[in-house]
Amino acid sequence: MHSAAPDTHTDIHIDGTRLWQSLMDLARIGATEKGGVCRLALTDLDRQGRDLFCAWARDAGCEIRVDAIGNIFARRAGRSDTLPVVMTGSHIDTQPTGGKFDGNYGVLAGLEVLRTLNDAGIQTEAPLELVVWTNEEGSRFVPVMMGSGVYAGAFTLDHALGQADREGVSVREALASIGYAGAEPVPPARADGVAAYFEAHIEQGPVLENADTVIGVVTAALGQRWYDVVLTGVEAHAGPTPMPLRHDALLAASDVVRAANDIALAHAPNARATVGWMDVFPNSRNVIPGRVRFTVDMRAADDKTLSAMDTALRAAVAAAAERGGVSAQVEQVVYFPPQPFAQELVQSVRQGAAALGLSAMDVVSGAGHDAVYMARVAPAAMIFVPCKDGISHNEIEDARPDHLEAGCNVLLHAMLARAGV
Ligand code: HGY
Ligand code: MN
Ligand code: MN
Ligand code: MN
Repeated sequence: MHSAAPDTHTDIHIDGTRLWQSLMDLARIGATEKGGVCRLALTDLDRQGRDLFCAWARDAGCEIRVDAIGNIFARRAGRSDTLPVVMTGSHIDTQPTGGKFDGNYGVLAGLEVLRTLNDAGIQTEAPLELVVWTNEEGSRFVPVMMGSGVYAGAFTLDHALGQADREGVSVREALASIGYAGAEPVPPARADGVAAYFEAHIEQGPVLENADTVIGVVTAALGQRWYDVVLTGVEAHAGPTPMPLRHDALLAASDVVRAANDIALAHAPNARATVGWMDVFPNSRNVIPGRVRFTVDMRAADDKTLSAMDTALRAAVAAAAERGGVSAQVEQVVYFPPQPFAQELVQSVRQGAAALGLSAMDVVSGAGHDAVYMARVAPAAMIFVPCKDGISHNEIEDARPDHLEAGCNVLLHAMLARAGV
């Protein structure tokens, strides 16, 4: 990894108007009534977003490669092109009720850095790569952060390709149907390696805005465990069936929902637990629910807590099943431990913010990001900027153009400090 070149380019600034326009142009693909974006992974809307990105990246002089899980790499040659690459990226797939900025900002901030270097006629010593990672959100297909997870060897390509959505469409089929099943091997067979990975992202929480601070220097990200739970009782008539004789799967599920919340509260302030999806069968107003399927998303700042929460959740499910006279299945579908980021790169982010005279503070990311898996194979760090009222994974997600511009300038300077000019 190159030693950090002195950051002598604080006089170069990105074009905030062009960045904002790119964000608005991309947000048109999958735009929703309420001003958000619904661009689920590997749908035709995702294809349209990918195609637009590739066209922009080619216009910026990049060479495009796509790997076998659909990650897109836009490469800008360096003077010494065999040096380890300095990488940035994020995702353009969104939640069903997603916003314009989650993921999209990190991809387009990276593009803005390349465009700015083109305008300034600067070729860096090391090559640069801008990445669009496949299925970061984990909403349509599990696991979350799928493309970066395969790239970093967290799970196999075959495992990822074999995952299916709730309609039974596999990642393999969906990837082929949008034409992004690439030829590049993944994990990569790259000889050169990655010198540094930076990811710019909105905070998706209230900390920066409440502290009236522009730059979040992300020191780590919470670990996560995701579960699929199935509780099976007996469908029966809501009228003639006496209360003590019921095997009500939804009643048992409600015990688990409350218990998950209590488990997180018991590990305050950093633990999290969310039941975000639930399917009640047969979902008829005068039938006692016979089967309930639901998800549990648990997070914590240290692995010991995360495993204590796992034990507590499984005990809560068993107790609810016993009490409700129902059977229970619990499958863990995602696990990654809390991930600290690389100190020397975190320092580059701090230095970039200071050199640009921007307010900055250390934060821990409650959200998972592709940088979490990239941190397993390269020094990685993240740059956060505030989002309005700390709201994300919501169509009203919003961010200030000047904050997005500031974060992109910090990204530019952190990358130049690593890539050498
Ligand atoms: O769930 C997460 O942390 C991210 O939005 N995929
Ligand atoms: Mn994101
Ligand atoms: Mn997200
Ligand atoms: Mn994320």
